[in-house]
Amino acid sequence: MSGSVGDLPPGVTAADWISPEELQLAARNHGMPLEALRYPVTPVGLHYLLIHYDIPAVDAAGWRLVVDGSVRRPLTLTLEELQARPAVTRPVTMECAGNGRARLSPRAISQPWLLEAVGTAAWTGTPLWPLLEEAGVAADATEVVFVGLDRGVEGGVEQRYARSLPVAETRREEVLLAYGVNGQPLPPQHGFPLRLLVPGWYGMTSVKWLERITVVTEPFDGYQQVRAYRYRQVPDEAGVPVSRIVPRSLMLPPGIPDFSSRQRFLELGPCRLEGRAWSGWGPIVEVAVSVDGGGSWEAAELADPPAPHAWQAWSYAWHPDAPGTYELCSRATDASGRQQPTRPQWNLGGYADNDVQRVTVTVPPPAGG
Ligand SMILES: Nc1nc2c(c(=O)[nH]1)N[C@H]1C(S)=C(S)[C@@H](COP(=O)(O)O)O[C@H]1N2
Ligand SMILES: [Mo]
Repeated sequence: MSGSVGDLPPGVTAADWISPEELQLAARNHGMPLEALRYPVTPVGLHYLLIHYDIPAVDAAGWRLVVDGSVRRPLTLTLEELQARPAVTRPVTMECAGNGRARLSPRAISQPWLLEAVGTAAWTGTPLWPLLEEAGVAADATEVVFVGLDRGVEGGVEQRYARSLPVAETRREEVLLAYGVNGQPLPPQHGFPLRLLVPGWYGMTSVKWLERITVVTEPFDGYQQVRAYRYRQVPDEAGVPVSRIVPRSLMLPPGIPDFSSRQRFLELGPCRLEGRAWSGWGPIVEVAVSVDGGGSWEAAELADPPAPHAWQAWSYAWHPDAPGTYELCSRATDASGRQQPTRPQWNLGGYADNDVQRVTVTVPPPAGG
């Protein structure tokens, strides 16, 4: 772990403190303000962002997508040619694998997400597999490598951002080459002119600024595949690759916040707690709510998913019976039986920590009461 935190204020431990490197990343890569959970489709400017290096400069007229490697007919396509292919638009919830990282201790020095690295956008594009079929994927192909235009250095290795998928995953009809979001062309920060979109998988899979798709017959050993995005307990183990999104639910922050602590204040009286829940392992089948920090749980009302990989709305009628401070939690369970844990799930990279959110709200005594 790199980065020094310098002199800390009295009573603050390094684990609680944010380093200048983390602050630099946090200022570049913004999260979705949690009040945006109110929108079924996140407005583009409120969707979270994660950009490892710099947003690349792209000359749209000169840009081409190349499909090569173990294929019978390598292809080169312009943006217009891609847009002339069959198009679909679907809402997809995307979440960064590092969401929750900053709540772990000790934590990896990387993008210090708390809980806000998620968003749901209506992505428009053309299905990937028909294009790969036209190129003619070799019978012995095992993976497909997706390479972005963006370059940088990570872990001392100069690279282009690149990730692979097993061929079987590229056959899923919902995997898209997306050139639009919420009815607009992709903006620069979300991958203009073209990105991969792999619904159900953590965001690192959905390569932005896509330039090349290479079919391979050997396991891809790029940095983002074998070094990053692995569940590891110690640095020198191979680890397990990060893939699909584990279930999470989040709550629309109730009441009003204190500016700096973000502590919530709520008026005494009946209210409705609301939020959204999602998983890459199947639809959410239950969201349970606790108003006593996880001591007791009750089922929330849960809406059907608007589309297979889009988050589901939940709500819960709550009437705090007295002024005081309450710890509100929500916990999602998906159709595969995966359930959010109540304690953090530590790993070296700080990936996929989906332990339940805890929202502290103070209900003051009624004015004049
Ligand atoms: N080329 C490229 N693709 C990328 C990234 C990147 O840095 N470069 N970041 C990945 C990560 S880690 C995530 S979580 C998502 C974020 O997508 P968004 O910024 O559109 O929300 O893009 C992925 N695709
Ligand atoms: Mo990410």
